[in-house]
Order: sequence, then structure tokens, then C-alpha cells
Amino acid sequence: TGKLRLILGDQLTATLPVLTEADKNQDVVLMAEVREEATYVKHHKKKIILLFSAMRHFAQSLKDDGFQVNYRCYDDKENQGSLLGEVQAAIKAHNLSEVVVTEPGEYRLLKSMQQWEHQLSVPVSVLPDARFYATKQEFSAWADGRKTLRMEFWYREMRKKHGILMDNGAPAGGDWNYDSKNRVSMPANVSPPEPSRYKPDAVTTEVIELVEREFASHFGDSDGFHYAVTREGALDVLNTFIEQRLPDFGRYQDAMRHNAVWLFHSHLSFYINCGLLSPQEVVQQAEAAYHAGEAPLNSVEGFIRQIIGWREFVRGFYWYYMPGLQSDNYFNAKRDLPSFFWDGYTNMNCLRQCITDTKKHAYAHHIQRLMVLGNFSLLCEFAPEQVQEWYLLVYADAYEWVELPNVAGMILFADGGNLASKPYVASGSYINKMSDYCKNCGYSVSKKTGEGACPFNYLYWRFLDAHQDKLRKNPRMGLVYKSYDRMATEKIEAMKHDASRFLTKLSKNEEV
Ligand code: FAD
Ligand code: DLZ
Ligand code: SF4
Repeated sequence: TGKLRLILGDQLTATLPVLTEADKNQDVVLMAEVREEATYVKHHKKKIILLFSAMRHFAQSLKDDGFQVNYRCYDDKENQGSLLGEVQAAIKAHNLSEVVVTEPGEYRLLKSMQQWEHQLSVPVSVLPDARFYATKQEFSAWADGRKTLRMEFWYREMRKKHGILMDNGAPAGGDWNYDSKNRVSMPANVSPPEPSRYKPDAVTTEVIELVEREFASHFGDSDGFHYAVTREGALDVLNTFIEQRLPDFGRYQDAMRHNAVWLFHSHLSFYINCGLLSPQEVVQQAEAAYHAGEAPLNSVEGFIRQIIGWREFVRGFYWYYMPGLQSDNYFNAKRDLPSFFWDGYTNMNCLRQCITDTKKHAYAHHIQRLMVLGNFSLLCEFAPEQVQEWYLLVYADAYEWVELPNVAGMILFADGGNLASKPYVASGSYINKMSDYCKNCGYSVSKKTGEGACPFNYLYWRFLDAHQDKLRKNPRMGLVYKSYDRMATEKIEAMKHDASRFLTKLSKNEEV
């Protein structure tokens, strides 16, 4: 008898062995929209729209390709509410004798799947997910025995091993990294191209109605959905990025602009993470643009580093450090997230902009997630589990394997430095350098204390003051503590006083 082949919502890839090895006559493919996956955190409405619509389109493409597909819609009366329940029902309905699935991206689901064989009383094969450049084992072998794990060294290994941007064994152009040419602020006269937008078709329109009905209490706006939901659409987003944005990607990678969220970023994470695009094809296209003289090396190298460097690194890191990573709390942070993280209602323009963009689009670009939202979360010592949950549910590209290392490691330093060499903290002047947010803010970025001073300024010095015991010994913090030591005691006391008043207001959810 045949096998049941389960495809998860982020496994929409036709070349996965779970599909290519199928016997189309006997086997049945199962895809299911289930309450358990859609509500284990209250995902942003647009994230659910994207996934359910992409799942429905993918199921149709499999049917067109001759597969027998059992697709369970969310509002089907028979819906079992969980993946296990759906697998059980499908085995029975089609009289199947074995289950095959690709390993899930999240630890929680892998642990649960490891019980399935016992619970279902049929064999369950969990196949490796080969959609990454490196296997989990390859990362562990690289990491074992190293004192510190640094993305940059991992990245160079990947470049060499896969021959990406290499010239006779040396990095193209002579350097591994061209960030000295990147990260400039964006002049006011630069106009980034409009993002690719797709009008919802009948399938997406039905899903939007479903989500508005069933997930009304979830975070985020459902109107104005314009993401691609098919492989063809995702390829179109990729081609448009390579043509229109990649040339300026590097230069403006760290820039932020008032009322503008898309800038020169690729907006590809949605599609790479759910399987509609492979990281390999994205990297190959970017490299080809460099060789064709269509994009400069600093942009292409910077972009490729995000994928074969950061993306692969955090995935390996996640599996290497789970489950401990979930509960790490180096600074013993325990403040609650303020309510304005959900509605954007604050006078701090940078936060208002980033939260509003997130709420509208289930997207914010990297530097908004890092320099504004992340920096603030660390400075205010929000409880890691609350910050982790927030990031996991608000972004349409978020799955725990990629979200958690970025939150626990990159922004909160909750792992004590396994991922980052120092905490990413910055005062208002850095935000002002990289954005035009401060011009549009009720606070004054040049004011350090007193009425109307930018909260990032005093929160920054308070944080350094509070965590000296842990941070002074970090060689990369040496310069910062030199400035701190030169500061007059009264100035430090005034900042601590303002910071304490601010944090008390936050705790009481008063307007800031
Ligand atoms: P681009 O700026 O165009 O970058 C190109 C690609 O590189 C991205 O599509 C992504 O695949 C990859 N990439 C870039 N940076 C990272 C990174 N730090 N880690 C992993 N991949 C990276 N990315 C997610 O995909 N899912 C998440 O849940 C997620 N959570 C994050 C949380 C925090 C606190 C931070 C600081 C970053 C997070 N990122 C996450 C990384 C990054 O912000 C997003 O990948 C990026 O903003 C997606 O937009 P883009 O496709 O336009 O990216
Ligand atoms: C994120 C998500 C959502 C919202 N809904 C579903 C679903 O209904 N069915 C499904 O198979 N997958 C869904 N997903 C993606 C899974 O949560 C994802 O596969 C796991 O978190 C592992 O990465
Ligand atoms: Fe943000 Fe401070 Fe600038 Fe206002 S002044 S936008 S709070 S950094």
C-alpha cells in the first residue's frame, strides 16, 4: 500500500525528496491548515494569508503535476486541528501504511514528530531538509571545539566550499567583505523603486476572508495584501530585485527612512523561508549580476553574505544550541513589553515608524528590527521570552529557527555572547545618523537629559552603568567604557534618574 507524504506550510518546494521519490499512483500528499500551527503564537494576519494562500496554490500545482493531494482547509468541518490529527485521519481515509515527512524547521515540531511513530503505530520517516547550503552536522562539526563562533569565519568557509565569488582560490576583488563601502545614510533625493505588488486572485481573496473571520484577534492589518503566493510570483520578485535594487543594496543596507519600509532590500525572506525560492538560486542570480557587470561587488558580496553567511549560520546555531537558547537570559531581563509594541502608539518616532510598518506589512527591514526595535528591547531589558514571541508572530518570514538566534543572540545578547561579540546597543545619535526619523520626532536627539531628551540617550548610559560587571571585561567595550569613565558623576546620575523615570512609565504603560 501507499505512503502518506506530509508537506508543511514552509515546505513548498517541488524538488524535495519527499515529493520526487513519491509513487504518484499509490502515495497521497497531505497538506493541512490547522489551528495548532496557526495559533501556537498569534501570527500576524498577513503571515497566515501568505502561507495559506501559498499552500493552496502549491497544492494545486501538485495536482496539476499528477499527485494525489489531500488538502485540508482551515474551515473544513472535519478539520482535526493538529498535524498529528490530520495525519491520522488521512492514513485511515486512504488506507496508507507509512508516513514520510521532511524534518520541520522548528525544534518544538521535531520533538513532537519524534513521538508520532509511537502514537500512530505506523513507520514515520523524517527526511533531512536539504534546502540549505550546509547540513546541521556540517555546522556542528565546524562549531565543535571552537572557543567562539563567528559568522564571518563560517561565511568564508561557505564561500570557499561552494566557490561563490571566488577567483582562483581568493575572494573576488581581493577582500572577503566590502562593508567599508556600505552602510551609508540615504540622501533625501534618492527614491527607492516601488516594491513588486500582486493583486490577490480568487484563492487569495478567499483566504483573506477566512483570516478576517477566524483570526480577527491576531496582530496586524489584513488589508492591502500584495505579496506573491506562487513560485512564478516569487521568481518575479527575485528578478525585479536583481534588476532594480541589488545595485544599491549594499550602499543603503543600513539606512532607514521616515514613511518608507521597502528601500533597497530584497523582500525575499518570505519566499525563501517557505520554500518558494531556493537560497541557491537567489545567490546564483546575484553572483551572475556581478559577473555581467550589472551590480557592483560591494552590493553583491553584502547580499550574498546575508544568505550563505547569516542565514546558514543562524540555522546551524539554532540546532546547535537548542533547547537552551530559548531560556537564556544573560542580563536577567524581566520587564514586560509595553502595549505600544502592539499598536505603535508612542511619541518616539523611530519606534512608532518601525512598529507601524510591522503592523501594516508583517515586514520591517533588518536595520529597523535591529537598531530600533532590538536596541530598545535590550536597553529596556524586556523579558527574552516576550521579545522572542513578539518577533516570531509579527513577521511573515518568522520561523523559530531563524527568529530565535537573531533575537536571543543578535539583539538581546541573552546567550552571553555565543552569537555576537558584544551587545548591540546604541544611543540616539546612531539612529539619527542612519535615518531621518529624529527630524520627525517630538524628542530631541541632541539632548542627553531633562525634559524632551531622546530616551535612547539616557537608556544607553544607564544600561552600560548597570551591567559594568559583565561588560567591562569585554575588549570590544573598552572604548565605550573609556567615555563612560570620563563622564562627570552628576551627568551619569542625571541620566540614571531620567532612565529610571522612563522605565517606570513603561512599566505602568503610560504614554512615552
Ligand atoms: P534583505 O535585507 O534583502 O536580505 C537578504 C536575505 O538575507 C534575506 O531575505 C534573508 O534570507 C537573509 N538574511 C539577512 N539577514 C539575516 C539574518 N540576520 N538572519 C538570517 N537571514 C538573514 N529573518 C528571517 O528570515 N526571519 C526572521 O524571523 C527574522 N527575525 C529577525 C529578528 C531580528 C531581531 C533581527 C535583527 C533580524 C531578523 N531576521 C529574520 C533577519 C532579517 O532582518 C530579515 O531576514 C530581513 O529583514 C528580511 O527582509 P529581506 O528579505 O528584504 O532581507
Ligand atoms: C506558520 C504556519 C502556519 C501559520 N500555519 C500552518 C498550517 O496551518 N499548516 C502547516 O503545515 N504549517 C503552518 N505553518 C508553518 C509551520 O508552523 C512550520 O512548518 C513549522 O513551524 C516548522 O518550521
Ligand atoms: Fe528615536 Fe530619539 Fe530619534 Fe526620537 S529622537 S526618533 S526617540 S532616536
